[in-house]
Amino acid sequence: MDRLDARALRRIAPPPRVVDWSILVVVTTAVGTGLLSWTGWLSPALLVTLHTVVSLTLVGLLLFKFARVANRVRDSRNWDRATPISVLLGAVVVAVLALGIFWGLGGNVPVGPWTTLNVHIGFGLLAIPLLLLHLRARLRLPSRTDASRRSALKTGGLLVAGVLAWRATEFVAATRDVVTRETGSKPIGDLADTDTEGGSFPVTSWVADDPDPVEPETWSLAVSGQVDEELELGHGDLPSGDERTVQRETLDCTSGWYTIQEWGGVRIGDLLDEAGVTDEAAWVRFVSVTGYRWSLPLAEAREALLATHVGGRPLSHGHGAPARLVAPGRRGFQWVKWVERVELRRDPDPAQWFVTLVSGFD
Ligand SMILES: Nc1nc2c(c(=O)[nH]1)N[C@H]1C(S)=C(S)[C@@H](COP(=O)(O)O)O[C@H]1N2
Ligand SMILES: [Mo]
Repeated sequence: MDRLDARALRRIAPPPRVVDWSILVVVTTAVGTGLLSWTGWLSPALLVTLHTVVSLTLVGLLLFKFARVANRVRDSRNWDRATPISVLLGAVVVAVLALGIFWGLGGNVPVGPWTTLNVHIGFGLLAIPLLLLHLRARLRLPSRTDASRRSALKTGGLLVAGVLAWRATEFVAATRDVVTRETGSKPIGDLADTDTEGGSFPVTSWVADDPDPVEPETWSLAVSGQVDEELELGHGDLPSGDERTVQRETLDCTSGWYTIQEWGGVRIGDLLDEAGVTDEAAWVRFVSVTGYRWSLPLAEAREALLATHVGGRPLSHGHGAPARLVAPGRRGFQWVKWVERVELRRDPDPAQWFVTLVSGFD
């Protein structure tokens, strides 16, 4: 940016502290909406839209900020102990924004097993501790002189620009035929590492879950907890051929891809009717041979499927053979693979969040 542009930017910029506090609000919102969009607690469409709008607003705010500090940073005599962190933070945030916009416009350059969305999220998480360090060194409380109608208008104008920029990216993405779901995921296309044996979609494990193949002959499925009668089913006890329930459901991974497949297996509702559930039962927990687990409210679990097949063929090991959970409407990480226990419980299981990160580490 040459000096003249920087001066023009400085002239239209809201006061420094208004810019800085707006950046903090916008970054917090971006991180919050980004993380929440995985959980399914709120409408993903709303969260992803909000995430995009505030992030594009951040682009404008950063231009003001960089124009203001550029001269100071250029002269090394102005540097103090906190400056390297601040410069690194600036670079990381620019990378996060660039990767996010690139993904939103339909780009994807996988790095090993990671999609561009994964890399965007990784840099985003890295920015959090850097931001905290930066704030510790530089935080200034807002003063009353910063609050004026003028600066409120300028800040509001930026938000409007963010909304317009979001509409523009939507338009560009549409002309490029990018089919994203409301979660921001794209259909599998040029993603590497596809397993065609059990349907052409990637085999994905969350962190370190990579068990040896589970032999159907020695595998068994336990239905236990708040049940009238515990069940222990072998592979041969699961429905075969026409007896299988087949549901067309969307597997949507937080790595940013989705696939629509026909899953065949046993309805959890049927399984529970066979065991009989007690009045105490409120949650159903699905546990993998690796310890990985997830729980669904009882009513929702009844509509889920314990799948043994996909696309009319037996699941491959990578996709969770002999049986994996298919949880309609839930994100992929909740679709537990290699299920060996179905537990009826009174309570939810908050520790499951943590377990998904560490299961598989010995
Ligand atoms: N036991 C277990 N189940 C798991 C995972 C895992 O790491 N361990 N990964 C989840 C994630 S993040 C996704 S997106 C889906 C991927 O299913 P796939 O490998 O059949 O594509 O499985 C889910 N089930
Ligand atoms: Mo995933």
